[in-house]
Amino acid sequence: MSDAPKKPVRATTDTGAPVPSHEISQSVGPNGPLLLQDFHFLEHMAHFNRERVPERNVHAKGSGAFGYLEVTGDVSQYTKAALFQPGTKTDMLARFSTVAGEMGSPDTVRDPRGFALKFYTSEGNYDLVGNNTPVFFIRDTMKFPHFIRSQKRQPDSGLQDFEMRWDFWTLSPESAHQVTYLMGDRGIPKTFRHMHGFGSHTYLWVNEAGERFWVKYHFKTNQGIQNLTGPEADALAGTDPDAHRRDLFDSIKAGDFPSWTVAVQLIPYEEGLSYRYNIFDVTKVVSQQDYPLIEVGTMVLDRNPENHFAQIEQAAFEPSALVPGIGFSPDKMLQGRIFAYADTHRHRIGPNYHQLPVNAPQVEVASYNQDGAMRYGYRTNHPPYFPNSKGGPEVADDPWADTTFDVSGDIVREKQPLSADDDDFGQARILLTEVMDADERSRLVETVAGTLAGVTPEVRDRVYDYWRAIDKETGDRIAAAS
Ligand code: HDE
Repeated sequence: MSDAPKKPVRATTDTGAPVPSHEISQSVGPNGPLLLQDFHFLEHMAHFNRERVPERNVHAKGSGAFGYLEVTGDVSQYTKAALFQPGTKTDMLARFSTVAGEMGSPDTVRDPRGFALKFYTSEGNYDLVGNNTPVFFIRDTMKFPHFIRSQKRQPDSGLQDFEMRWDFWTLSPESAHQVTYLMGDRGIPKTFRHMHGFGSHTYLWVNEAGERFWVKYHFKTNQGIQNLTGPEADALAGTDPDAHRRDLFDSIKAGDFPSWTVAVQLIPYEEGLSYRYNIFDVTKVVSQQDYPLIEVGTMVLDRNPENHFAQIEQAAFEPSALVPGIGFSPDKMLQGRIFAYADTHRHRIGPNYHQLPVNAPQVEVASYNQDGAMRYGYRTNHPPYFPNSKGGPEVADDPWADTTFDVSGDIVREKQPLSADDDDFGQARILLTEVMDADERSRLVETVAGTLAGVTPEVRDRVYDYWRAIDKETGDRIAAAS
């Protein structure tokens, strides 16, 4: 530990009284039973029993660091958000994670990586909770708990298995793009520093004049993309399950600060509504030939946590943390996430999780929310109700009044329509046959075949057909190799 106190300080209980002993409990005679009056022992043991909070039900294994975003470009004509104005420097926190594994699981598994960012802006916290891939496995939030259960463990054996995964994926063809990504080389990054990040969804930006643009965020690693092969990753999982956490912490400690170039694709509001793909479908990317990247600035991570539990485990990221100038879109996945994250934090950390230093905005909070478990912050001389004539916080205007998008239609329960020239496999095919080269495709065939050993013939046949639908030759090769 870097900050071990140099001079011993007198140990106290949590009430601040001197501790009688850290090693010997109070008993009746040296060999006798323990006493209920040993208040220090009771506090010590009772607190230990409560040291863990529930782990995240997904993205449980994660590592993070603090840093800053510095805006070097000029996107002020697209958004009025203070953090993206030219020259602005904003403190931030990043947490990188795997998805399916538990808190102690190896860092080097084949899985998407979470890329969760919290910007402590002058207008309140802005959280961008993305992944290291630009797309996702499903396009309707309703399927998310089912999808995650298929990635987790069998109810009887408690084992993860590819039967559940392939069963779900092949019955959910919208997963093809993300699964192709996952089975390719980028499915296992070499470190957290050597991967890109994406906001994944399409969001809305609004400028001072009230003009709207759809936006997609890209974080390009300045360390370069590097990946692990399956065998390299397997070996590391055995010898150093925390390899990615170690790499991030040690790099920053050594002054080798990882950075990402932040860029956006901007799609004028009306154009976005009639683009050839549905830009509100998170299984799709928007072509960079159609909408090239516009550089915003640089994100640098230059400060390690001082306490992993307080600052990383208790960090609470939520897509609902927006700032003026930024809005949601009709993406059904994003819409569901607006609810899910803050809800899980209230359960996992407690209703006052925003008061923890790592989650607290770096602006004055003047909310009428009050009380609840573990509340310690409060405003003085502040009436607990509104309207009031006692000088309580006021709303001067609505800075989100122009952050809207048009919707119309009957209330339905219908699948999101795909555009005419689109299916579930088209973008997966482009990734597999045009972006990946022949060597990477061969490694993908080997990787997929390697997952099929314990999979039943019925599901296997569906796996071959799933890949044939992406690319006939690749599907045939997987069938031949497994
Ligand atoms: Fe998450 N996701 N997610 N997710 N997600 C969580 O929130 C959820 C999705 C992502 O480092 C949970 O705090 C739903 C897409 C990251 O703390 C939970 C849906 C993307 C992290 C949750 C999605 C993500 C999470 C678990 C379907 C990329 C880790 C604990 C719409 C764009 C954040 C928690 C961190 C974590 C729900 C889909 C990224 C349960 C319902 C798409 C990086 O609330």
